[in-house]
Parts: sequence; C-alpha cells; structure tokens
Amino acid sequence: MSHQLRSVELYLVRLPLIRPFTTSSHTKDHLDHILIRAQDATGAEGWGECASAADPYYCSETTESSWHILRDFLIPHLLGVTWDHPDEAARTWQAVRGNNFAKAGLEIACWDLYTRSGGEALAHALGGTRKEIHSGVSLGIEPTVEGILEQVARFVDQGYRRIKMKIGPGRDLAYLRAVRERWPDVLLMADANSAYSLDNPDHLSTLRALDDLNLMMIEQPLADDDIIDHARLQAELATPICLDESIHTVHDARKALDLQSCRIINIKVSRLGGLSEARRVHDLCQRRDVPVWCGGMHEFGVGRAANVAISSLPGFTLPGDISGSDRAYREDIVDPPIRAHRGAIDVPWERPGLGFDANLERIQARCVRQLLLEAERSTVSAA
Ligand code: OSB
Ligand code: MG
Repeated sequence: MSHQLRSVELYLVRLPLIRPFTTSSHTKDHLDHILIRAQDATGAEGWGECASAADPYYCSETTESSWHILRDFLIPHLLGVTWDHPDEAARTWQAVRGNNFAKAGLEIACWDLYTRSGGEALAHALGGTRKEIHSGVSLGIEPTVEGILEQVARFVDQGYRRIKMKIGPGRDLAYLRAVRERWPDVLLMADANSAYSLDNPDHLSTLRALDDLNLMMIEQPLADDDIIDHARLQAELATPICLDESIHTVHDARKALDLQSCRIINIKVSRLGGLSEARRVHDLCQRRDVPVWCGGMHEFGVGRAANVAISSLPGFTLPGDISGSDRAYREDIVDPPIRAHRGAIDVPWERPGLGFDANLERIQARCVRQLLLEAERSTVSAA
C-alpha cells in the first residue's frame, strides 16, 4: 500500500517526572518531548516521538534543534512524496546529516502509519519474536547512599530484572558497594554518561575497582566520541564495557566491535535515528554473538511503545531500560498505559501499529506549542 503524507503535526508536550533524575552531568524534573502525528492522503495516521532533551548534555541535539530540523528539513522533504515502506520515507531525508533524534521521531510515525494501516503489529513487522520483554530500571544519582538503597529496594521489590545506577566521579564506588553488599545477587550495572577520562589516574583506579563488584557491565565510561580509549580500557577491565553515546549508526557499531571497544551495545532508537537502524545494529550484533539491550530517554508512551516493539527482537537477550511509564510519570499520553508486571512488559501482538494509542486530549492538555505542516494543495490533489 502506498502512502503520501498530507499533513504532519508537531506537539511539544511537557510531562513532570515523579522524581528528579540526576546523571553525572545534570538534574531534570520534567521533560519536553515532541509528539508527531502524520496523516496520509486517505486520513490514516501514525504517531512518533522525538525524545530529544531540552539541553545538549547527553548529545548535541536539543528539543529546539529537533523542532527546527523537523519543521524546516525532514518534514518538507517527506510531505507529498509517495512511499511504500518506512525505509523509503527515510530516504527522502538522507541528505540531512546527523540529527538522529529528530529523524527517529518522524521515522517512528511512518512505521506506525505503515503497520497500523496494514493491520499489523509493529513488533511483527520488525521481526520480533518475544511475547514479553524483560524490564530493568535506570536510577539517577541520589544525594546520599541511603537514598539509593531506598530506590533500589523499591524497584527490586516491584520485580524489575536489572538495576542500573548512574555514576560519576566521587559518586560511584561507595554507592555501588553499598548496593552490592545488600543485594549480592541482583543484576547490577552502572552508567557513567562519559564522566571519566583515562588521563585522570583517580578515574582509572576507580574504573579498575569496578571489577570487584560483579557488574553486568559499565556503560559509556569515557568520552562520547572516543572508541579508541574505550578499547584501551576494555583490554584492562574484566567488567564488560557497553557503549551508548558513541554509537550513532550501524557503522559505528561495527567499528567499535572490530576495535573491541565494548562487549555489549545499548540500542537506543532515538540515538540511531529510527527503528530500521536500530534493527540493523541488532542484526550485526546477532551475527557476531554480541548481546544487546534497549536503552531509553524517559520516553512518553509513543516512544516507549516503539522501544517495546524493537525489544521483542530475538537478539535483545539482556533486560533493557524500558520500564513501565509509571516509573517516570504519573499520567502518560497513551492508552492503555504501559506497565511492567514483575519486571516484564507484554508486547501488544494483538494490536496494529505501536499497539498503544496516543490520547489527543491528554496531549493537548500538556501541549506547550503546536505546529501544523501541510503538503502543497497541488500535491495532495495529485494523490
Ligand atoms: O544514558 O541511558 C542513558 C536517560 C536520559 C538520557 C540518557 C540516559 C537515560 C537513562 C534513562 O538511562 C533510561 C530510561 O529510563 O528511559
Ligand atoms: Mg546511557
């Protein structure tokens, strides 16, 4: 079935976090994500989410840069063009460099439209096989060690399958040791968000000390743009390194694996520019026997549903960061709500598209800015 978009709407939506979230670089208490509604010439619609952060601390893109790239480049390239598959839609913006978060939002909307109008579950179209996905939780840095113990207790009790703790220099070993001591068997990992450097001898000795804590992995300890130093570090550590920020394309993934910069890859749909590139990284890692898991950006329901779908592929053998949305938000913008039960989320195989429906009323109630872009009249009438 061919599609030709007649309009794309952008909604900048703000949701408060239940609890402020601190990483090695900053703290946030609410998120602004761009929800994208694409409608084709027949009136069929698809939803996507651009999960860019308001600030450029995780990566260089921001909410505003994504809004600009979507409005002025990606959407104008796509509007009015006829496409049969989301990969064909994505080819309309292939001249645009980088800006993967913006691309991912629009690509997810095309996948949702494509599978929804074809009556197929997105997980099925992507080649998923799992009935449910195993859910981990990503915990921010707490002001005190007691604070982190309280948070870990809460999510272990809820049945989450893996605990990830954010760390940074000075807020690392004491926190991790306290958690490991109290939960000797819990699947535990740490995420440094690039806060360490091999130039600093204290950092290096801290990273070496992680080997005593039986961690599943250490995520992105070094700079986002450095797979050479990660390879040097991996050669010295028993703990597997997992790369997040460094991997923007399947080519980055191949190079990092060739250099032995990591033994695990975090597949994040936004960072990779969409579901198709996420699947390419999954396929590469599967061929090379490298385990992967699905990372997140505290997505609202639309982006979270895309994460659930990609996590259903067979190579996602490790629990990901895809928790129930009630872990981050009091009220989400999709129906039914996305929930984990004893650390597992059901893949919505019986429902077409993303399998969770955007609730326009709640989106509008939380919307701080809105924009409608339409195809030229002449293009629409040619459909
Ligand atoms: O590094 O994985 C990360 C959130 C925002 C930015 C970067 C990261 C994260 C998380 C949270 O770890 C994952 C989630 O619960 O969505
Ligand atoms: Mg990370």
